[in-house]
Formats: sequence, C-alpha cells, structure tokens
Amino acid sequence: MFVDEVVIKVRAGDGGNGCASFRREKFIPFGGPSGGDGGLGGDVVLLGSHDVNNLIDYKFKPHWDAGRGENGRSKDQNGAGGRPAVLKVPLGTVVTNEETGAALGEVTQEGQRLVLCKGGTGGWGNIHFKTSTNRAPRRANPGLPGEHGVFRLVLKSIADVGLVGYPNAGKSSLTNHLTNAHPKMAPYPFTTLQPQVGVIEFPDRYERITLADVPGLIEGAHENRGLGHRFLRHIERCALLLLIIDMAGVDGRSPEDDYKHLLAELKLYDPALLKKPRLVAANKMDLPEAAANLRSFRRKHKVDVLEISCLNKEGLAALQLELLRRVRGGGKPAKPRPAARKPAGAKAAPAKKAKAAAKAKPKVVKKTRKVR
Ligand SMILES: Nc1nc2c(ncn2[C@@H]2O[C@H](COP(=O)(O)OP(=O)(O)OP(=O)(O)O)[C@@H](O)[C@H]2O)c(=O)[nH]1
Ligand SMILES: [Mg+2]
Repeated sequence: MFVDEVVIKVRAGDGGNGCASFRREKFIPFGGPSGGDGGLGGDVVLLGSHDVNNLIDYKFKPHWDAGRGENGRSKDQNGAGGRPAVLKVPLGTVVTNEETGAALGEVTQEGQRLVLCKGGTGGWGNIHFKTSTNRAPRRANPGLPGEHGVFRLVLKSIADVGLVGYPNAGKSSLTNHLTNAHPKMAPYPFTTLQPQVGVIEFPDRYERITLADVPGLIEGAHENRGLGHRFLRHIERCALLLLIIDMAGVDGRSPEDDYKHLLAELKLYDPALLKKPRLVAANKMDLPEAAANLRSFRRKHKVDVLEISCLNKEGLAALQLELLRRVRGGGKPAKPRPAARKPAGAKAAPAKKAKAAAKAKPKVVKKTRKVR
C-alpha cells in the first residue's frame, strides 16, 4: 500500500517541574537551597530518510507524543530531558499546519530534521531564587507545556525525470528496462497504481539520475476520471518530463490526440508543468503502423521526439543518454569565447572588431591607472 498524504496529531513533551529543597548534612547548618531544574520536554521532529518511501506508518498511527521532561530533584540534580518523538519521513515530504493552513517546510535531504512541536522548558529549582535577602527561598517554577498541533504531510517524490503517458503506453516497461525498479507491466490499463522511482545508472560516467513512473493519465483526469490528477504531484519537482506516447495506437487512440490531451491535463493540474523542459518518447515503434503515425505526429507537433521500442529494446541507450544530457544540462554547445581571450597566434579580427577593440583598450588602461 502506498500512502502519500496523511494528517497527524502530535504533542511535544511538557517541561519537568523545578524542585524546592534544602541541603541537609551533618555539620553543615543552613545548607541553603538545593532544588534542581526540571528537564526539557521532548520535541516532535520529522527526520528525512531514504529508508522509507511512503507515509504508511502515519496512516495507521497518526498520534505521536514526545516524552515529558523529568522533574528536578534535591541535591542540585536537574531533571533529564524528555524523549523526542522522531518521525522518519521520505525525502520530498511537505508539511502544512492543518489548522492554520500555514506551510511549515519540507524535508528534502537525508538526515534533515524539521521540528514540528517544541518541548516545554523545565521549571527552575529553588537554587535560582536565592538572594542576599532571601537565603531560603521556597519557590520553584513548574515546567512549561509542550506545543501540540495537527499537521498534514504530503509526499511529492523527488526524481530527475517524470514519466507521463496514457495507460498502456509502456511507462512501466521503460522503467523496467532503464532502471533498477521493477513495476508491474501488463496489457491492461492502470496496471501501475502507485508511483515508483527508479535509478538509471551510468557506471562509465559515474552518474545516476532518477526516473519516476506514475500511474497513467487520461483525458478528463481533472474531473477525476481514471486515477485523476492526484499522482501528478509526484512529477511536480522533476527537472524534465518524458511524455511517452504509444505511437502504434494499440488502444485505438490517435498518438497526436494523446499528446494534446496529456498537455491539456498537465496544464489543468498546474500550468507551470508546461514550462518544464519536455521530451517525447515514441514507443512501440516495432509495430507496423507506428512509422506512419510518427510522420504525421512530427508534422503536427514541433517537439523533440526519440523513437524507442521497449519490446525490442531499441533506442533505449540513446534515450537514456539524452535524459542524462538534458537533466545535467551537459552537451550544450559551448559559448564562443570573447575576442580578448584569443591566443596571440590567432587570425586577425575583422576590421569592425579591431576598431571596437581599439576603442575599448584606452578605457581599460585608464581604469587600471585609477586603481593604482
Ligand atoms: N509491441 C510493443 N508492446 C509494448 C512496448 N512497450 C510496452 N508494450 C506492451 O504494452 C503493454 C503495457 O505496458 P506497460 O509498461 O504496463 O504500460 P504502462 O504505461 O505502464 O501502463 P499503466 O501502468 O497501465 O499505465 C504491455 O503489454 C507491454 O508488453 C513496445 O515497445 N512494443
Ligand atoms: Mg505501468
């Protein structure tokens, strides 16, 4: 079971009470106050961890309390701090306060800690209240109550590439071939019911990128058709969207319409998704009708298309290199160097450029003199 949204109710620990006591020892009359402070209440903390990949633990146990700080004791002993409640959450967990709607932050790094509720401070013992005129204070403070609240945790997977496509387009087949994840593949729609993130390894380049396979999207998803829009949150953070189109139209739809509807659904969910870089993978190119469909697709949509066949494993190596290039921003043509940096032996610049260089030169000299 995959859970990507839960509401939890948490309470931090109260601070321990301060202690009012006096030192009683043989041969030490009027030993003075010796009551220690109460301990700090435990915090409720979210901890980012790779060990968990969804929020199922908090669906079945939504109430979490941290420990109370110990009371202070006699003989100057301070109470121990309360046990914190540490809730391990997957990376990409966004937290909002359910009562106020305020966004509290998100956990994106392994080991990152986000304090939801702070424990109460411990009360002072009577050693703090000794003064020149009051040598035997009987006063000690109580501990303060810890914070409490109701919070909504929403998981938005963090992946470099997000797969978007109609059911049966071959998203899971591609994920199976490229990554170490093994989502189920089958010739019926909505085989994939929960997002899966896999890693594409490039051992010779010492690189890796992550790919998120999300359940299929259909026309009218914004009206809750199919599985609706709810899984699109898992591609919100992707650097690149890979739209996978069944170019053979196996399910009787036209690939051109598929692409149009996918874009429309993405826009209805969040127009910012259309601003993300995207690439189209034309799948099922092994089937005879795919080539003609691809020609008319290219005529209609001006978008980068890579041809693949997950069945024959054709075009997959080129696709994964292209994904790496686009995600890492590598492979772009280098910017031309400015003329001033050209080596001495380089060809003379054209007359216009030479004039501009001559004009620019005195300015530089002037500036250098000024500085000196
Ligand atoms: N001929 C052919 N069939 C393919 C190709 N890629 C995938 N298929 C088949 O298409 C069917 C659906 O593949 P999946 O990978 O499960 O598709 P999906 O997009 O993950 O589907 P959902 O999880 O239902 O959204 C399976 O029967 C695959 O064998 C391909 O390149 N060529
Ligand atoms: Mg699938």
